[in-house]
Amino acid sequence: MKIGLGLYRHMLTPDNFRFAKQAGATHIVAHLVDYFKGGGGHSASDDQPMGTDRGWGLAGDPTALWTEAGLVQLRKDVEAEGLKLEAIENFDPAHWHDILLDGPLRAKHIENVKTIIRRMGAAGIPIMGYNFSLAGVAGRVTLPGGRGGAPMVGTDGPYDLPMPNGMVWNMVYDPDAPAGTVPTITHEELWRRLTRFLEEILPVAEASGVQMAAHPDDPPMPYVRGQPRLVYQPQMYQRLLDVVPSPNNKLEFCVGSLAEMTEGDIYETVDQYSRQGALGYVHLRNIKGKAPHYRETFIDEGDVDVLKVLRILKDNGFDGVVIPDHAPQMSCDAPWHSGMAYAMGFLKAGMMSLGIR
Ligand SMILES: [Mn+2]
Repeated sequence: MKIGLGLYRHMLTPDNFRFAKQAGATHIVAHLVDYFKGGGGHSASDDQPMGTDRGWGLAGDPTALWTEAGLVQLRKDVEAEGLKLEAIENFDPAHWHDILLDGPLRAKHIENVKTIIRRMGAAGIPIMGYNFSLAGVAGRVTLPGGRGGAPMVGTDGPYDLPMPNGMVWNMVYDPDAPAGTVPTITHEELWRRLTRFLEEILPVAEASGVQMAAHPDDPPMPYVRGQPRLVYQPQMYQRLLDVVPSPNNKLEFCVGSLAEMTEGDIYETVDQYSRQGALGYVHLRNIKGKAPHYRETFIDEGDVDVLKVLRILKDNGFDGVVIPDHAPQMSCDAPWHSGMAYAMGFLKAGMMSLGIR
């Protein structure tokens, strides 16, 4: 098992690669989507995007797919600091919105995703993390009351404001879309869209040597913004694996989101999926409470015994990368970095105590 660090697009710099290495990481997970474009996602901070009713910000350029040369350069930049590039996390809504929405550009967007997967394979990047969701990571708020006064991300009840046209995955892909809202679909229709997507993409992923790793819903509620969610209870992950069986159909296994779910036992869930070898990589963070009322906490507090999770992963032979995912910001001049360094130090000590080097 290895420690990694996830970095947002604007943070993919040699300094941050060195920071990761200094904090015990051997791997990087890179976000290439600029969640902060147009100012919707956040201000100057490095913290996870939060957004407004208009989402995080503007999606990217629909005509500019990530190039093979760009992906190779990123891998080389990471390797130049003695690390490995394990995964890219999240597609740009500009490149695949009509797969999620089953819109008129769907066929083109399937080709986009196939092209991206082929280029990742050619560039030597083993995992593509994705989140098959219409509303995306929406409805979270920042709440007071964290340890030492740290602000905490969480949810404070359901978030059902309908999603405006031109928006999907909590980003705006068409600022000029006509007024109105995206029609609600059923859970079964969402599963139909996912199944079609996997049937078309997984053969390309297999041929390219790239694992497709699915994140569960964050926040895990049956509906967000009036749109159904795919994996908002632990057992729904099994359906995702079984609906299109493939050695490249994997999970971006988010222990925090899974522990926020109202059903299941987090340790049984970790055991069930790691035992199958279904984990692409792991988001390991702690939380307090259950959806729709939970908080993201520091890694050593909260409801999850993170050391127990590490032990189950080890016992089941998981040899992939674990990243802290999110961490509360700490009161100093580098609030995001100190939060991450604290979490990585905890993970490192946990792994050492289990004899993992
Ligand atoms: Mn996560």
